[in-house]
Order: sequence, then structure tokens, then C-alpha cells
Amino acid sequence: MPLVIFIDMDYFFAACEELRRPELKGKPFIVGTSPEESKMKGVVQTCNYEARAFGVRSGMATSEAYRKKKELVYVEADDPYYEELSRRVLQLLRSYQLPIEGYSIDEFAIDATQLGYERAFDTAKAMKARVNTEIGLPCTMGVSMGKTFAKMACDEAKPNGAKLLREEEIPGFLRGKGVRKLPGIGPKTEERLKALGITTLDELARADVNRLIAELGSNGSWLHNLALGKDSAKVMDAQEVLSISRERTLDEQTRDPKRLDLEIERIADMVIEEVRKSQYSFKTVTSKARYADFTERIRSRTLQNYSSSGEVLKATAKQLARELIGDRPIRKVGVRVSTLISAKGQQRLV
Ligand code: TTP
Ligand code: MG
Repeated sequence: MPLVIFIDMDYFFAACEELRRPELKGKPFIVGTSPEESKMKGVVQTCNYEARAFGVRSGMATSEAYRKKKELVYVEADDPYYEELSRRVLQLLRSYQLPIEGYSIDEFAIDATQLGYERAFDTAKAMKARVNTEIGLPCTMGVSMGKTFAKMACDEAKPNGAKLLREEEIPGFLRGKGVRKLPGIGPKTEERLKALGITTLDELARADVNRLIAELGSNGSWLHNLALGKDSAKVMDAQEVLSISRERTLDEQTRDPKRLDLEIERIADMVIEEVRKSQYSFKTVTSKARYADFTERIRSRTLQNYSSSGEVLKATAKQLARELIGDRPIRKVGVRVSTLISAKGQQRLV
């Protein structure tokens, strides 16, 4: 599992508003989705902790928020401004020269494997201090093995905190928690698990994985592993994940379609292993050939749907490779997948 520093900005949109309107500080206020005049029809996107003290929450109807606290200040959301601040946070974090994955507008996962626990935790605290002083925004840091547990550590340390969760502490950390505490389990999955008699992470860990797969598909085994304290998903730096590719120089040059098929299958196996590890689905497949005279040609196809299937990849890549057979013998072949999407369905990366 990679060692991960996970950052989640505190009450992000509301903190951005406090930054440019300091007079809001200390007063309960919400950031909403509809213009001031029709605000009651909108939804609370977020609110500061003063508003949370009255039970106001993200996702709540604005009218309900006002029932909880009459004197709430209403601020209309300004997405471009929040996106700009998000970019500035990302830029600051990038200066540490570690792989970094943007999770959402206010969450980032950093691969700190090379640092080890102590230095990773010190680095996390230094990052937190710099985000605070240089950008003026509060945030919370979680450090653990695997993105999921780093995020959960972060959730527990909120607000304005930092928590280190060592690998050996993960089982104890998960014990007794409800399934909703696991990132990736929303209300729908919670219901389906409940139908199987599973409400806690202990029960999820003990559940029969085949039964989970029957009920939830491949997500079932993924969630089962998480409940067991295992999350091998890599931190995918945006630059790395635009595509996943492998290539190989042939032992001898060839124009034989059958030989080529075998090579493509081997390379496709390597690509699919990487796709699975990083939990992406792909929509574009490309085969590449380098000929004896060192010229190169590629053929690409975009699939109808996203896929993570090895069979689909092999069939498509073989077909494309055959289209690359010409007069000249081939000495090197490659397979690439692109137009990737996180299999968890949250993030589209070109
Ligand atoms: P979160 O990180 O979930 O919430 P937060 O940053 O406001 O508060 P916390 O301190 O608990 O992390 O979401 C980040 C931003 O995304 C949030 O500021 C506003 C926006 N958002 C919505 O627009 N709608 C929603 O339902 C949620 C949950 C968030
Ligand atoms: Mg946040």
C-alpha cells in the first residue's frame, strides 16, 4: 500500500468567502446554489462551523437551514473563485515534488511512500501551515497507508487537524464503525448492505466476498478489501494517468499476424494489470508498430462504453495491430489505453 498524505480543505467554499469578506467571520452563514432572491428554493452547498453548530449541513434545503437558524447570512456561490483557490492549493502542494492526485475541488492525495511515517507526517503538518499562511485557508491532513485510510484519518481529525494512522492501527481504527464511514459507501450501497445484514465495517470484513460480489459487482470485493484494511490503489498523478501504455521490442522482426497477436496479448496483459491496480476504465485503445526502418504508425479506436476488460482490450488491440501490417516487417509493438475514468466513477481524466 502507498503511504498517503490526504488533504481536505475545511468548510471550503465558506472559508474562501471568509478570506475575501473577513466581516463574515464569527457569524453563521451558508453558501447556497440559487440567487439571493430565490434562495429558499436552493440547497446549502456548505456552511461555516458557526452554522454547523445549529445543525445546518451541506446538501440541506436552504429553507430547512433557515428553520434551524433564522439569522443565517446567505452567500451566493462563486464557483470560478473557488476553482482558482483550489488551483493555488494544488500549485503549493506540487512544490513538494511528490506525485499528487486531485480528488475533488478541495481534496488532494499525495504519495509520500518515499518519506516514511515520521517525515510524511512532518511534511503534512508543514503543508498545512503553508496552506494556512500563504493562501489563508484552513485544512486538515490525514496520513496513512492507502488513500482510503488517509482520507478517513483526515475526516476524523477535522477541523484544522492532522492525524497519523499507522498500518497496524488500521484494524482497530475501523472496528465498530458504520459502513457509511468508508469513502465510497453512499446511501444506496448502505441500503443494499443492510439487506444482507451488514451495518458495520466488522460485519463487512467478515462477510462472504462472493455474496458481496453477487450483490454489488466488482465493487463488492473492493469494499471487502477496504473493510479488511487493504487499499492498494495508487496515487495517480494527473500527468501519469492521461494514458497507460506498454511496448516491447520483438525477438525477431515479423509480418506474421499470428505472431503479432501473441505479442499484443502479452502486452495487453501488462496494460490491463496496471488498469486494474489503478482502478481505471478506458474508452480508447491504440496499437502502435515500429517498422524495421524505424518509422512508426498507430491505429486507435474509441469504444462505445468504458471498459476495464482484458478481453475487450486484447480483441481491439489485435484488430488494430493487424491493420498496421504492411510491406515492412515490424520490430516493436505497443498498446495504449486512454480516455480514462476512475472506476469509482467520480473523476474523469481526459
Ligand atoms: P466537503 O469537503 O465535503 O465539505 P467542506 O469542505 O465544506 O467541509 P469539511 O470541513 O467538512 O470538509 O466539500 C467541499 C466543497 O464542495 C464544499 O465547501 C462545497 C462543495 N459541496 C457542494 O457543493 N455540495 C455538497 O453537497 C457538498 C458535500 C459539498
Ligand atoms: Mg472539505
